[in-house]
Amino acid sequence: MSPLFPALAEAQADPDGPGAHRPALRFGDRSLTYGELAATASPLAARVAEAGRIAVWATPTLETAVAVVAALLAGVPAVPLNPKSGESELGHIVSDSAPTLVLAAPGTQLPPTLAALERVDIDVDVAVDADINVRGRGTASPDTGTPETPALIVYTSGTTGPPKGAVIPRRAIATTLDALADAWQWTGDDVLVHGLPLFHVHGLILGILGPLRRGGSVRHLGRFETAGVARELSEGATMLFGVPTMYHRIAETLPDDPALAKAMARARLLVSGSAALPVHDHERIAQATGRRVIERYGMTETLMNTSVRADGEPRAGTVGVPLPGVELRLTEEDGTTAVEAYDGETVGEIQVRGPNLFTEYLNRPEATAAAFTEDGWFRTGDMAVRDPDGYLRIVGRKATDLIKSGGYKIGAGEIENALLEYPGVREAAVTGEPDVDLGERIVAWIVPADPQSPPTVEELADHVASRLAPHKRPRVVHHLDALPRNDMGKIMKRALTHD
Ligand code: MCA
Ligand code: AMP
Repeated sequence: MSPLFPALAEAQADPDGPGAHRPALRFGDRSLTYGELAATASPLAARVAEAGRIAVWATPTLETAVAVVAALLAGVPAVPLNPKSGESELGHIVSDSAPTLVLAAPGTQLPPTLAALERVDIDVDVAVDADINVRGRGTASPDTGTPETPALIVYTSGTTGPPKGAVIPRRAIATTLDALADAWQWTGDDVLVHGLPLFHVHGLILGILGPLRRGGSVRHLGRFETAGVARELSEGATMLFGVPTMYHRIAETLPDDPALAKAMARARLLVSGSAALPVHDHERIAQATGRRVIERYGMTETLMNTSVRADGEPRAGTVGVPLPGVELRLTEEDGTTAVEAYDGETVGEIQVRGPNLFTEYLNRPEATAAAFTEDGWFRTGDMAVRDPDGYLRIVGRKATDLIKSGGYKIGAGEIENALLEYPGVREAAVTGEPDVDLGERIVAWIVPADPQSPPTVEELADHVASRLAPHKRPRVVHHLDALPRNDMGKIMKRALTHD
Protein backbone atom coordinates (compact mmCIF):
# COMPACT_ATOMS: atom_id res chain seq x y z
CA MET A 1 0.00 0.00 0.00
CA SER A 2 1.23 3.50 -0.65
CA PRO A 3 2.35 5.29 2.50
CA LEU A 4 -0.38 6.54 4.80
CA PHE A 5 1.63 9.70 5.37
CA PRO A 6 3.39 10.70 2.13
CA ALA A 7 4.99 13.79 3.69
CA LEU A 8 6.50 11.66 6.42
CA ALA A 9 7.82 9.14 3.90
CA GLU A 10 9.36 12.01 1.94
CA ALA A 11 11.06 13.37 5.04
CA GLN A 12 12.45 9.92 5.75
CA ALA A 13 13.77 9.56 2.24
CA ASP A 14 15.24 13.05 2.12
CA PRO A 15 16.06 14.26 5.62
CA ASP A 16 17.70 17.40 4.24
CA GLY A 17 14.84 18.27 1.90
CA PRO A 18 12.52 21.20 2.55
CA GLY A 19 9.66 18.86 3.45
CA ALA A 20 11.57 17.54 6.46
CA HIS A 21 11.57 20.98 8.04
CA ARG A 22 7.85 21.56 7.74
CA PRO A 23 5.92 21.57 11.03
CA ALA A 24 3.88 18.44 11.75
CA LEU A 25 2.74 18.35 15.39
CA ARG A 26 2.57 20.91 18.15
CA PHE A 27 1.35 20.38 21.70
CA GLY A 28 1.88 23.48 23.84
CA ASP A 29 5.50 24.51 23.47
CA ARG A 30 6.64 21.10 22.21
CA SER A 31 6.61 20.42 18.51
CA LEU A 32 8.00 18.14 15.82
CA THR A 33 8.74 18.78 12.16
CA TYR A 34 8.17 15.96 9.67
CA GLY A 35 11.89 15.18 9.83
CA GLU A 36 11.81 15.02 13.62
CA LEU A 37 8.63 12.94 13.56
CA ALA A 38 10.34 10.50 11.21
CA ALA A 39 13.38 10.40 13.45
CA THR A 40 11.24 9.71 16.50
CA ALA A 41 8.57 7.40 15.12
CA SER A 42 10.80 5.22 12.91
CA PRO A 43 12.94 3.73 15.69
CA LEU A 44 9.82 3.25 17.80
CA ALA A 45 8.17 1.47 14.85
CA ALA A 46 11.18 -0.81 14.58
CA ARG A 47 11.03 -1.44 18.34
CA VAL A 48 7.35 -2.52 18.29
CA ALA A 49 7.29 -4.23 14.89
CA GLU A 50 7.15 -7.73 16.38
CA ALA A 51 4.36 -6.95 18.84
CA GLY A 52 0.93 -8.49 18.35
CA ARG A 53 -1.13 -5.50 19.39
CA ILE A 54 -0.02 -2.47 21.31
CA ALA A 55 -1.89 -0.37 23.80
CA VAL A 56 -1.24 3.36 23.79
CA TRP A 57 -1.76 5.38 26.98
CA ALA A 58 -3.53 8.10 25.04
CA THR A 59 -2.91 11.30 26.97
CA PRO A 60 -3.43 14.48 24.94
CA THR A 61 0.31 14.78 24.26
CA LEU A 62 2.93 14.62 21.54
CA GLU A 63 3.83 11.14 22.82
CA THR A 64 0.43 9.72 21.89
CA ALA A 65 0.65 11.10 18.35
CA VAL A 66 4.15 9.68 17.90
CA ALA A 67 3.15 6.29 19.32
CA VAL A 68 0.18 5.93 16.99
CA VAL A 69 2.23 6.97 13.96
CA ALA A 70 4.89 4.43 14.97
CA ALA A 71 2.28 1.68 15.25
CA LEU A 72 0.91 2.55 11.82
CA LEU A 73 4.40 2.55 10.29
CA ALA A 74 5.02 -0.85 11.83
CA GLY A 75 1.68 -2.25 10.68
CA VAL A 76 0.85 -3.22 14.27
CA PRO A 77 -2.68 -2.51 15.52
CA ALA A 78 -2.87 0.08 18.27
CA VAL A 79 -5.48 0.28 21.01
CA PRO A 80 -5.75 3.83 22.35
CA LEU A 81 -6.62 3.81 26.05
CA ASN A 82 -8.46 6.64 27.81
CA PRO A 83 -6.04 7.55 30.60
CA LYS A 84 -9.02 8.40 32.79
CA SER A 85 -10.57 4.95 32.36
CA GLY A 86 -11.66 3.36 35.58
CA GLU A 87 -10.50 -0.09 36.59
CA SER A 88 -13.46 -2.07 35.31
CA GLU A 89 -13.47 -0.42 31.87
CA LEU A 90 -9.69 -0.62 31.53
CA GLY A 91 -9.66 -4.24 32.68
CA HIS A 92 -12.24 -5.13 30.06
CA ILE A 93 -10.42 -3.36 27.22
CA VAL A 94 -7.08 -4.88 28.11
CA SER A 95 -8.36 -8.44 28.47
CA ASP A 96 -10.48 -8.13 25.31
CA SER A 97 -7.79 -6.63 23.07
CA ALA A 98 -4.87 -8.54 24.67
CA PRO A 99 -2.05 -6.14 23.81
CA THR A 100 1.48 -7.44 24.26
CA LEU A 101 2.90 -4.11 25.29
CA VAL A 102 1.88 -0.64 26.33
CA LEU A 103 3.40 2.58 25.04
CA ALA A 104 3.45 5.48 27.48
CA ALA A 105 5.27 8.76 27.97
CA PRO A 106 8.35 8.40 30.18
CA GLY A 107 7.52 8.90 33.85
CA THR A 108 3.82 8.12 33.46
CA GLN A 109 2.42 6.19 36.37
CA LEU A 110 0.34 3.38 34.87
CA PRO A 111 -2.46 1.71 36.83
CA PRO A 112 -2.01 -1.82 38.22
CA THR A 113 -4.35 -3.17 35.52
CA LEU A 114 -1.52 -2.69 33.02
CA ALA A 115 1.20 -4.10 35.26
CA ALA A 116 1.43 -7.39 33.39
CA LEU A 117 2.19 -5.70 30.07
CA GLU A 118 5.66 -4.93 28.83
CA ARG A 119 6.10 -1.17 28.94
CA VAL A 120 7.88 0.84 26.26
CA ASP A 121 8.55 4.53 26.81
CA ILE A 122 7.78 6.92 23.98
CA ASP A 123 10.93 8.98 23.86
CA VAL A 124 10.00 12.14 21.99
CA ASP A 125 12.59 14.32 23.60
CA VAL A 126 15.37 12.93 21.43
CA ALA A 127 13.81 15.04 18.72
CA VAL A 128 12.50 17.85 20.87
CA ASP A 129 15.97 18.44 22.29
CA ALA A 130 16.82 19.86 18.88
CA ASP A 131 20.28 19.48 17.41
CA ILE A 132 19.13 16.09 16.31
CA ASN A 133 20.77 14.26 13.50
CA VAL A 134 17.68 13.33 11.59
CA ARG A 135 19.63 11.44 8.94
CA GLY A 136 21.40 9.28 11.51
CA ARG A 137 18.27 8.30 13.38
CA GLY A 138 15.88 8.09 10.50
CA THR A 139 16.05 4.38 9.86
CA ALA A 140 13.73 3.67 6.97
CA SER A 141 10.34 2.88 8.41
CA PRO A 142 8.70 -0.28 7.23
CA ASP A 143 5.20 1.24 6.61
CA THR A 144 4.36 -2.38 6.04
CA GLY A 145 0.59 -2.43 6.29
CA THR A 146 -1.71 -3.70 3.58
CA PRO A 147 -5.07 -1.95 3.04
CA GLU A 148 -6.85 -4.46 5.27
CA THR A 149 -4.26 -4.44 8.07
CA PRO A 150 -6.03 -3.49 11.30
CA ALA A 151 -4.67 -0.08 12.19
CA LEU A 152 -6.59 0.91 15.29
CA ILE A 153 -8.99 -0.78 17.66
CA VAL A 154 -11.25 1.87 19.12
CA TYR A 155 -13.62 0.96 21.96
CA THR A 156 -17.16 2.23 21.64
CA SER A 157 -20.20 1.81 23.86
CA GLY A 158 -23.33 -0.13 22.98
CA THR A 159 -26.74 -0.08 24.64
CA THR A 160 -25.85 -2.93 26.96
CA GLY A 161 -22.69 -4.61 28.18
CA PRO A 162 -19.13 -3.32 28.09
CA PRO A 163 -17.69 -1.35 25.14
CA LYS A 164 -16.84 -3.21 21.92
CA GLY A 165 -13.56 -2.82 20.03
CA ALA A 166 -14.14 -1.55 16.50
CA VAL A 167 -11.34 -2.83 14.26
CA ILE A 168 -10.43 -0.04 11.86
CA PRO A 169 -8.24 -0.98 8.90
CA ARG A 170 -5.71 1.31 7.17
CA ARG A 171 -7.95 1.42 4.12
CA ALA A 172 -10.75 3.06 6.11
CA ILE A 173 -8.43 5.70 7.56
CA ALA A 174 -6.92 6.55 4.18
CA THR A 175 -10.25 6.74 2.37
CA THR A 176 -12.09 8.73 5.00
CA LEU A 177 -9.29 11.29 5.26
CA ASP A 178 -9.07 11.62 1.47
CA ALA A 179 -12.84 12.01 1.19
CA LEU A 180 -12.72 14.79 3.80
CA ALA A 181 -9.86 16.43 1.90
CA ASP A 182 -12.14 16.53 -1.12
CA ALA A 183 -15.14 17.86 0.81
CA TRP A 184 -13.21 20.44 2.79
CA GLN A 185 -10.51 21.39 0.25
CA TRP A 186 -8.16 20.30 3.00
CA THR A 187 -4.50 20.61 2.00
CA GLY A 188 -0.98 20.56 3.40
CA ASP A 189 -1.24 24.32 3.85
CA ASP A 190 -3.91 23.91 6.50
CA VAL A 191 -3.07 24.22 10.17
CA LEU A 192 -5.62 22.54 12.41
CA VAL A 193 -6.34 23.47 16.01
CA HIS A 194 -8.28 21.30 18.44
CA GLY A 195 -8.45 20.11 22.04
CA LEU A 196 -10.17 16.76 21.55
CA PRO A 197 -9.22 13.59 23.41
CA LEU A 198 -6.94 11.22 21.51
CA PHE A 199 -8.64 7.89 22.24
CA HIS A 200 -11.56 8.36 19.83
CA VAL A 201 -11.94 8.71 16.10
CA HIS A 202 -12.67 12.43 16.13
CA GLY A 203 -9.56 13.64 17.97
CA LEU A 204 -7.15 10.92 16.84
CA ILE A 205 -8.01 9.95 13.27
CA LEU A 206 -9.44 13.23 12.04
CA GLY A 207 -7.53 15.53 14.35
CA ILE A 208 -4.01 14.02 14.29
CA LEU A 209 -3.79 11.55 11.41
CA GLY A 210 -5.78 13.91 9.14
CA PRO A 211 -3.25 16.75 9.10
CA LEU A 212 -0.37 14.25 8.82
CA ARG A 213 -1.93 12.57 5.78
CA ARG A 214 -2.25 15.97 4.09
CA GLY A 215 1.30 16.99 4.98
CA GLY A 216 -0.05 19.87 7.05
CA SER A 217 0.13 20.42 10.76
CA VAL A 218 -1.93 20.28 13.94
CA ARG A 219 -1.69 22.31 17.11
CA HIS A 220 -3.29 20.50 20.01
CA LEU A 221 -4.45 22.55 22.97
CA GLY A 222 -3.84 19.87 25.59
CA ARG A 223 -7.31 20.61 26.88
CA PHE A 224 -10.07 22.59 25.25
CA GLU A 225 -10.20 26.28 26.16
CA THR A 226 -11.65 29.15 24.21
CA ALA A 227 -8.51 31.20 24.91
CA GLY A 228 -6.37 28.59 23.17
CA VAL A 229 -8.72 28.56 20.19
CA ALA A 230 -8.50 32.36 19.94
CA ARG A 231 -4.71 32.32 20.21
CA GLU A 232 -4.11 29.65 17.58
CA LEU A 233 -6.65 30.95 15.08
CA SER A 234 -5.11 34.39 15.34
CA GLU A 235 -1.62 32.93 14.89
CA GLY A 236 -2.05 31.10 11.63
CA ALA A 237 -4.29 28.11 12.33
CA THR A 238 -6.83 27.70 9.50
CA MET A 239 -9.24 25.02 10.75
CA LEU A 240 -10.98 24.19 14.02
CA PHE A 241 -12.48 20.81 14.93
CA GLY A 242 -14.72 20.40 17.96
CA VAL A 243 -17.72 18.69 19.48
CA PRO A 244 -20.93 20.72 19.97
CA THR A 245 -20.16 21.29 23.67
CA MET A 246 -17.00 23.13 22.62
CA TYR A 247 -18.89 25.26 20.08
CA HIS A 248 -21.55 25.93 22.70
CA ARG A 249 -18.86 27.21 25.09
CA ILE A 250 -17.45 29.34 22.26
CA ALA A 251 -20.93 30.74 21.56
CA GLU A 252 -21.31 31.58 25.25
CA THR A 253 -17.93 33.32 25.36
CA LEU A 254 -18.15 35.28 22.09
CA PRO A 255 -20.27 38.23 23.29
CA ASP A 256 -17.59 39.18 25.85
CA ASP A 257 -14.53 38.21 23.87
CA PRO A 258 -13.93 40.28 20.73
CA ALA A 259 -10.50 38.67 20.25
CA LEU A 260 -12.16 35.26 19.96
CA ALA A 261 -14.71 36.62 17.49
CA LYS A 262 -11.95 38.15 15.38
CA ALA A 263 -9.88 34.95 15.45
CA MET A 264 -12.87 32.77 14.49
CA ALA A 265 -13.68 35.13 11.63
CA ARG A 266 -10.22 34.43 10.15
CA ALA A 267 -10.60 30.64 10.10
CA ARG A 268 -10.93 28.92 6.76
CA LEU A 269 -13.15 26.18 8.16
CA LEU A 270 -14.95 25.59 11.47
CA VAL A 271 -16.10 21.97 11.74
CA SER A 272 -18.38 20.38 14.34
CA GLY A 273 -19.16 16.70 14.80
CA SER A 274 -19.80 13.77 17.16
CA ALA A 275 -23.28 15.05 18.04
CA ALA A 276 -25.78 17.57 16.72
CA LEU A 277 -24.86 21.25 17.02
CA PRO A 278 -28.02 23.09 18.08
CA VAL A 279 -29.22 25.68 15.57
CA HIS A 280 -29.15 28.32 18.33
CA ASP A 281 -25.39 27.88 18.74
CA HIS A 282 -24.91 27.90 14.95
CA GLU A 283 -26.74 31.20 14.77
CA ARG A 284 -24.97 32.83 17.70
CA ILE A 285 -21.57 31.96 16.24
CA ALA A 286 -22.57 33.17 12.78
CA GLN A 287 -23.83 36.42 14.19
CA ALA A 288 -20.73 37.14 16.26
CA THR A 289 -18.11 36.01 13.72
CA GLY A 290 -19.75 36.17 10.31
CA ARG A 291 -18.66 32.54 9.87
CA ARG A 292 -20.78 29.41 9.64
CA VAL A 293 -19.80 26.20 11.38
CA ILE A 294 -20.18 23.20 9.13
CA GLU A 295 -21.17 19.76 10.40
CA ARG A 296 -20.01 16.33 9.39
CA TYR A 297 -21.55 13.04 10.50
CA GLY A 298 -19.63 9.95 11.41
CA MET A 299 -19.34 7.03 13.73
CA THR A 300 -16.51 4.97 15.19
CA GLU A 301 -17.55 2.00 13.02
CA THR A 302 -17.92 3.96 9.80
CA LEU A 303 -15.53 6.88 10.21
CA MET A 304 -17.01 9.77 8.23
CA ASN A 305 -20.19 9.40 6.19
CA THR A 306 -21.44 12.84 5.26
CA SER A 307 -20.41 16.46 5.46
CA VAL A 308 -21.43 19.92 4.45
CA ARG A 309 -18.86 20.68 1.77
CA ALA A 310 -16.56 23.70 1.86
CA ASP A 311 -17.92 24.64 -1.57
CA GLY A 312 -21.52 23.85 -0.56
CA GLU A 313 -24.19 25.78 1.24
CA PRO A 314 -23.58 25.72 5.00
CA ARG A 315 -27.05 24.98 6.31
CA ALA A 316 -27.53 24.86 10.09
CA GLY A 317 -29.12 21.67 11.36
CA THR A 318 -27.90 19.46 8.55
CA VAL A 319 -24.89 17.17 8.21
CA GLY A 320 -24.57 17.70 4.47
CA VAL A 321 -24.22 15.12 1.74
CA PRO A 322 -22.56 11.70 1.48
CA LEU A 323 -18.78 11.89 1.12
CA PRO A 324 -17.17 10.58 -2.06
CA GLY A 325 -17.14 6.77 -2.04
CA VAL A 326 -19.80 6.46 0.69
CA GLU A 327 -23.07 4.79 -0.28
CA LEU A 328 -25.88 5.93 1.99
CA ARG A 329 -29.54 4.98 2.16
CA LEU A 330 -32.45 5.53 4.51
CA THR A 331 -34.55 2.48 5.33
CA GLU A 332 -38.01 1.87 6.63
CA GLU A 333 -38.84 0.18 9.93
CA ASP A 334 -38.07 -3.29 8.46
CA GLY A 335 -34.43 -2.23 8.04
CA THR A 336 -34.21 -3.28 4.38
CA THR A 337 -36.77 -1.33 2.33
CA ALA A 338 -35.17 1.85 1.06
CA VAL A 339 -36.91 5.18 1.63
CA GLU A 340 -36.91 6.89 -1.75
CA ALA A 341 -38.27 10.24 -0.60
CA TYR A 342 -36.19 13.40 -0.65
CA ASP A 343 -38.88 15.48 1.01
CA GLY A 344 -37.34 16.65 4.26
CA GLU A 345 -40.04 14.71 6.11
CA THR A 346 -39.86 10.96 5.69
CA VAL A 347 -37.75 9.50 8.45
CA GLY A 348 -35.59 6.41 7.92
CA GLU A 349 -32.60 4.71 9.51
CA ILE A 350 -29.26 5.69 7.98
CA GLN A 351 -27.40 2.72 6.53
CA VAL A 352 -24.00 3.00 4.88
CA ARG A 353 -21.63 0.97 2.74
CA GLY A 354 -18.15 1.79 1.53
CA PRO A 355 -14.41 1.61 2.07
CA ASN A 356 -14.70 3.87 5.12
CA LEU A 357 -16.23 1.08 7.25
CA PHE A 358 -14.61 -0.91 10.05
CA THR A 359 -13.98 -4.63 9.59
CA GLU A 360 -15.50 -6.13 12.72
CA TYR A 361 -16.02 -5.84 16.45
CA LEU A 362 -13.06 -7.61 18.01
CA ASN A 363 -14.01 -11.05 19.40
CA ARG A 364 -17.70 -10.33 18.75
CA PRO A 365 -18.75 -12.13 15.53
CA GLU A 366 -22.43 -12.06 16.52
CA ALA A 367 -22.43 -8.35 17.23
CA THR A 368 -20.61 -7.78 13.93
CA ALA A 369 -23.16 -9.83 12.02
CA ALA A 370 -26.05 -8.04 13.71
CA ALA A 371 -24.63 -4.66 12.74
CA PHE A 372 -24.92 -5.39 9.00
CA THR A 373 -27.85 -6.23 6.74
CA GLU A 374 -27.58 -9.37 4.60
CA ASP A 375 -26.46 -7.29 1.65
CA GLY A 376 -23.67 -5.60 3.57
CA TRP A 377 -25.15 -2.28 4.69
CA PHE A 378 -24.08 -1.10 8.13
CA ARG A 379 -27.00 -0.13 10.35
CA THR A 380 -26.05 3.11 12.08
CA GLY A 381 -29.14 3.31 14.32
CA ASP A 382 -29.35 7.03 13.48
CA MET A 383 -32.65 8.32 12.11
CA ALA A 384 -32.72 11.02 9.46
CA VAL A 385 -34.64 12.80 6.74
CA ARG A 386 -33.29 13.99 3.39
CA ASP A 387 -33.89 17.42 1.89
CA PRO A 388 -34.76 17.63 -1.84
CA ASP A 389 -31.11 18.44 -2.66
CA GLY A 390 -29.79 15.45 -0.70
CA TYR A 391 -28.76 17.24 2.49
CA LEU A 392 -29.27 14.94 5.46
CA ARG A 393 -30.81 16.00 8.75
CA ILE A 394 -30.38 13.67 11.72
CA VAL A 395 -33.58 13.65 13.73
CA GLY A 396 -32.92 11.02 16.39
CA ARG A 397 -31.59 7.64 17.32
CA LYS A 398 -33.19 4.21 17.25
CA ALA A 399 -31.86 3.17 20.65
CA THR A 400 -32.99 5.30 23.56
CA ASP A 401 -30.39 3.56 25.69
CA LEU A 402 -27.53 5.37 23.97
CA ILE A 403 -26.66 8.74 25.42
CA LYS A 404 -24.45 11.38 23.76
CA SER A 405 -22.92 13.62 26.40
CA GLY A 406 -20.17 16.10 25.53
CA GLY A 407 -19.82 14.20 22.23
CA TYR A 408 -19.07 10.92 24.02
CA LYS A 409 -21.32 7.95 23.30
CA ILE A 410 -22.35 6.27 26.54
CA GLY A 411 -24.47 3.13 26.97
CA ALA A 412 -27.13 3.27 29.66
CA GLY A 413 -26.60 -0.44 30.40
CA GLU A 414 -22.92 0.01 31.25
CA ILE A 415 -23.74 2.66 33.84
CA GLU A 416 -26.67 0.68 35.26
CA ASN A 417 -24.37 -2.30 35.79
CA ALA A 418 -21.82 -0.12 37.56
CA LEU A 419 -24.49 1.48 39.75
CA LEU A 420 -25.88 -1.91 40.72
CA GLU A 421 -22.45 -2.83 42.10
CA TYR A 422 -22.72 0.01 44.60
CA PRO A 423 -23.78 -1.31 48.01
CA GLY A 424 -26.43 1.37 48.64
CA VAL A 425 -28.22 0.69 45.33
CA ARG A 426 -30.98 -1.89 45.03
CA GLU A 427 -32.26 -1.03 41.56
CA ALA A 428 -31.00 1.39 38.93
CA ALA A 429 -32.04 2.81 35.58
CA VAL A 430 -30.18 5.37 33.50
CA THR A 431 -31.54 7.86 31.00
CA GLY A 432 -30.28 10.91 29.13
CA GLU A 433 -31.98 14.27 29.37
CA PRO A 434 -31.38 17.45 27.39
CA ASP A 435 -28.52 19.65 28.60
CA VAL A 436 -27.59 22.95 26.96
CA ASP A 437 -23.86 22.40 27.46
CA LEU A 438 -23.43 18.64 27.07
CA GLY A 439 -26.27 17.94 24.64
CA GLU A 440 -27.51 15.26 27.01
CA ARG A 441 -26.70 14.65 30.66
CA ILE A 442 -26.75 11.31 32.40
CA VAL A 443 -29.56 10.83 34.89
CA ALA A 444 -29.65 7.92 37.36
CA TRP A 445 -32.92 6.66 38.80
CA ILE A 446 -32.14 4.75 41.96
CA VAL A 447 -34.08 2.58 44.34
CA PRO A 448 -31.89 2.78 47.45
CA ALA A 449 -31.21 -0.31 49.53
CA ASP A 450 -31.92 1.81 52.60
CA PRO A 451 -34.45 4.58 51.92
CA GLN A 452 -33.33 6.29 55.13
CA SER A 453 -29.80 6.87 53.81
CA PRO A 454 -29.84 6.86 50.00
CA PRO A 455 -26.51 7.21 48.16
CA THR A 456 -25.70 10.79 47.16
CA VAL A 457 -25.02 12.04 43.66
CA GLU A 458 -21.35 12.56 44.61
CA GLU A 459 -20.96 8.99 45.85
CA LEU A 460 -22.52 7.55 42.74
CA ALA A 461 -20.58 9.88 40.42
CA ASP A 462 -17.29 8.95 42.10
CA HIS A 463 -18.16 5.27 41.92
CA VAL A 464 -18.98 5.39 38.18
CA ALA A 465 -15.95 7.59 37.44
CA SER A 466 -13.60 5.16 39.16
CA ARG A 467 -15.18 2.03 37.60
CA LEU A 468 -15.80 3.33 34.06
CA ALA A 469 -14.71 6.89 33.22
CA PRO A 470 -15.48 10.37 34.56
CA HIS A 471 -17.53 11.36 31.49
CA LYS A 472 -19.87 8.43 32.23
CA ARG A 473 -20.75 9.65 35.70
CA PRO A 474 -24.38 10.59 36.46
CA ARG A 475 -24.94 14.32 36.83
CA VAL A 476 -28.39 13.97 38.39
CA VAL A 477 -29.77 11.28 40.71
CA HIS A 478 -33.44 10.67 41.52
CA HIS A 479 -34.51 8.37 44.31
CA LEU A 480 -37.61 6.23 43.83
CA ASP A 481 -39.47 3.65 45.89
CA ALA A 482 -39.65 1.35 42.88
CA LEU A 483 -38.83 1.49 39.17
CA PRO A 484 -41.82 1.55 36.83
CA ARG A 485 -42.05 -1.88 35.16
CA ASN A 486 -44.43 -3.42 32.63
CA ASP A 487 -46.17 -6.79 33.02
CA MET A 488 -43.04 -8.54 31.77
CA GLY A 489 -40.97 -6.86 34.48
CA LYS A 490 -39.13 -4.65 31.96
CA ILE A 491 -38.28 -1.16 33.17
CA MET A 492 -40.45 1.43 31.41
CA LYS A 493 -37.91 4.20 30.89
CA ARG A 494 -40.42 6.48 29.23
CA ALA A 495 -42.25 6.65 32.54
CA LEU A 496 -39.13 7.96 34.23
CA THR A 497 -39.87 11.65 34.23
CA HIS A 498 -39.84 14.27 36.90
CA ASP A 499 -41.28 17.70 37.08
C1 MCA B 1 -15.38 15.49 37.51
N1 MCA B 1 -14.22 14.95 37.17
C2 MCA B 1 -14.09 13.82 37.85
C3 MCA B 1 -15.26 13.66 38.63
N2 MCA B 1 -16.03 14.70 38.39
N3 MCA B 1 -13.12 12.92 37.89
C4 MCA B 1 -13.26 11.85 38.69
N4 MCA B 1 -14.35 11.65 39.48
C5 MCA B 1 -15.36 12.52 39.48
N5 MCA B 1 -16.43 12.29 40.25
C6 MCA B 1 -13.23 15.57 36.26
C7 MCA B 1 -13.28 15.18 34.82
O1 MCA B 1 -12.56 14.02 34.56
C8 MCA B 1 -12.60 16.38 34.16
O2 MCA B 1 -11.23 16.33 34.40
C9 MCA B 1 -13.17 17.50 34.93
O3 MCA B 1 -13.51 16.97 36.19
C10 MCA B 1 -14.37 18.14 34.26
O4 MCA B 1 -15.21 17.14 33.75
P1 MCA B 1 -16.50 17.40 32.84
O5 MCA B 1 -17.24 18.56 33.35
O6 MCA B 1 -17.22 16.14 32.70
O7 MCA B 1 -15.98 17.61 31.41
P2 MCA B 1 -15.40 18.85 30.72
O8 MCA B 1 -13.99 19.01 31.10
O9 MCA B 1 -16.30 19.99 30.91
O10 MCA B 1 -15.46 18.30 29.23
C11 MCA B 1 -16.29 18.75 28.22
C12 MCA B 1 -15.62 18.36 26.91
C13 MCA B 1 -15.47 16.84 26.89
C14 MCA B 1 -14.23 19.04 26.87
C15 MCA B 1 -16.45 18.85 25.77
O11 MCA B 1 -16.75 16.27 27.06
C16 MCA B 1 -14.81 16.31 25.65
O12 MCA B 1 -13.59 16.38 25.50
N6 MCA B 1 -15.59 15.74 24.71
C17 MCA B 1 -15.08 15.18 23.48
C18 MCA B 1 -15.68 13.86 23.21
C19 MCA B 1 -15.17 13.23 21.91
O13 MCA B 1 -14.05 13.47 21.50
N7 MCA B 1 -16.01 12.43 21.28
C20 MCA B 1 -15.62 11.80 20.07
C21 MCA B 1 -16.28 10.46 20.03
P3 MCA B 1 -10.17 17.13 33.54
O14 MCA B 1 -10.54 18.56 33.73
O15 MCA B 1 -8.87 16.73 34.11
O16 MCA B 1 -10.37 16.66 32.14
S1 MCA B 1 -17.43 10.38 18.68
C22 MCA B 1 -16.51 10.01 17.35
O17 MCA B 1 -15.30 9.91 17.41
C23 MCA B 1 -17.29 9.94 16.08
C24 MCA B 1 -16.55 9.15 15.05
C25 MCA B 1 -17.57 11.33 15.54
O18 MCA B 1 -18.52 11.51 14.78
O19 MCA B 1 -16.80 12.23 15.88
P1 AMP C 1 -19.51 7.23 18.30
O1 AMP C 1 -20.17 5.92 18.32
O2 AMP C 1 -19.01 7.72 19.61
O3 AMP C 1 -18.50 7.23 17.24
O4 AMP C 1 -20.61 8.27 17.91
C1 AMP C 1 -21.29 8.15 16.67
C2 AMP C 1 -22.61 8.79 16.77
O5 AMP C 1 -22.48 10.19 16.99
C3 AMP C 1 -23.43 8.69 15.52
O6 AMP C 1 -24.06 7.44 15.40
C4 AMP C 1 -24.41 9.84 15.69
O7 AMP C 1 -25.47 9.46 16.52
C5 AMP C 1 -23.58 10.87 16.42
N1 AMP C 1 -23.08 11.94 15.55
C6 AMP C 1 -21.84 12.09 15.02
N2 AMP C 1 -21.77 13.24 14.30
C7 AMP C 1 -22.98 13.83 14.38
C8 AMP C 1 -23.55 15.05 13.88
N3 AMP C 1 -22.82 15.91 13.16
N4 AMP C 1 -24.84 15.32 14.16
C9 AMP C 1 -25.58 14.47 14.91
N5 AMP C 1 -25.09 13.32 15.42
C10 AMP C 1 -23.82 13.00 15.17
